[in-house]
Formats: sequence, structure tokens, C-alpha cells
Amino acid sequence: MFRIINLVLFALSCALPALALEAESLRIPLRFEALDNAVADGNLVRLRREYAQEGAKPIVFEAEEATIIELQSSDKRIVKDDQASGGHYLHYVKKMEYAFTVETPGVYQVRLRGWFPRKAFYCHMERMDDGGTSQVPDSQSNDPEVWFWTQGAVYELAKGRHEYVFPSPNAFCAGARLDKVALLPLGKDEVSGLGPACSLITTPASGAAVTKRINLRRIRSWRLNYEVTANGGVAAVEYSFDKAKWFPTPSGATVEAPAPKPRFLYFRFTLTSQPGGISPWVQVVELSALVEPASR
Ligand SMILES: [Ca+2]
Repeated sequence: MFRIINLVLFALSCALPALALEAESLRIPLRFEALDNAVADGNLVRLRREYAQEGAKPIVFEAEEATIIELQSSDKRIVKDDQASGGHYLHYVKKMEYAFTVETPGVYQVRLRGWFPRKAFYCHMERMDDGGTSQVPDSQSNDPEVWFWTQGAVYELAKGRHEYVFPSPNAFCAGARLDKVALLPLGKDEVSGLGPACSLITTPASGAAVTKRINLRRIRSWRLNYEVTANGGVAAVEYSFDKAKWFPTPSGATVEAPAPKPRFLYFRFTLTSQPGGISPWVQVVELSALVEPASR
């Protein structure tokens, strides 16, 4: 009997340290230390876009081509839709900004092409530059699940650069969809269908976003999930231990930490647009890692 108990105790003593070292899969948020012509919110990486009014033409933005987009959670994305202008719309938006240059100063009426899931009261907050934030009702009695042009705020715009901001954390949310934004001269703001053509977009030919360092000490392996919408361009996603030598990181591939283990891990997203085209998008970006428990 003594021998059996001893054997059991021995087995337990072997098993306990093994249990204590059980690694767990954790999601690690990505933060960026360097943005070269790119914008990144952790889940979505794109080239930086800015708009310019041509003469006295309307000032028009595709929602999905905002200068800055932050979505409300990592599973949200720019959505493809044949019924939408430019083929895409945004929803569950945490923050959104459009940088643009006005050529013809004047008073402009904002019109928004939106879609709302219910016949209910929807509103959003917005501001122009450093002006006051106003609450704008979007829909109250309109039929649900149809695209229509709702009316936004009115702004007096001077010639030059402006930033039109839908502030965090509820830029355009509750399942409401935003397709396109048009700033039209007050009194001449009738709009229908997919609305006027988008204003001139300036975008760098290429850009890159590099994450802050991720400490590898407790990480055994990692997997980076993401989706690329190339939009005619190219998007490369790589990892590095020293920001000198970079290795391709296919989406969903599990990568084991090498031995001896380097101290840090970095990711780089390099985007190149088609000449005259729009930015590639790398979205639904999520890093998960097999992490050893902290030592006691
Ligand atoms: Ca659109």
C-alpha cells in the first residue's frame, strides 16, 4: 500500500507542475509606433486619404474612404454592398474624420446617404474643425432597411483645409449604415440616387504601419488573422524580431517562437495603391498568442 501511495504522490507531483505551465490563448491588441502615410486603429490599416474640392463642385466623400476610421470592435469591417456608392458602406463606427480642402467658400448643407435597421429615432454627433459638437437626427419616421439621403448640419466653410469629425465613441452606430457624405451649397442641396461624384482624393502611392514592440518572453507561438481588400493595389503583412529583417505573415498561419527566443516581435503592414486608385484595406486584424502563465 505504501508503495502505491508513493507512486500516486509521485504521479501527482509530476502532474501539478505540468498543469501550472498550461499555456493559454490570448488576444493581444496591436498598437502602432510608426505610421508612414498610413492610418491604423489596431483592426484596420489603410493609406491616408484627403479630399479636395474642385472649383465650385459639391464636396463629396465615400464613407468608407474617410481619412480616419475607427470601428467599434475587431469583428466589424468595411462592408461590400452592390447597392452602395463605391460598392461599400460603413457601420458600427467609433470615430470618423474627413480631411478636405475647400476651393469655393460658402454655406454648405451636409447630406448623408444612410440606412437604418428600424423605424426608430437615430442620431449622431458631428463637428467641423474645432467648432461645437452638434447632435444631428438621422432618421425617425423613415422606412427601415432602405437607403435614403438624410439631412445633416449646416456649416459656413472658409477656403482652405478643414476636418469634418464624427467624434468617438459613437460616430455612427446602433446598426445604422453610412454610404456617402455630400456637402452641398445651402438651398441647392437636393440629392438622389447614389448622389454626386466623389471629390478628388489625394492618397500617397504607398505607406506603412509598424506596430509597437510585443514582448515575446511568455509567448510560445502566435497567429495573425486579417483580411485584405486590395482595391487594385498590394498589401504585404510581415513580422520581425528586430525591425531589420522582415518575414511574410500569411493570415491565420501559426508561427512558433524560435529558440533562442528573441526579445520582441513587430508587425509591419505595407500598402501600395494602384496609380490613381484607392487604398488597399487590411481589416479585421487580430493577433492571438499561446502565452505561458506568469511565473509565481
Ligand atoms: Ca460608399
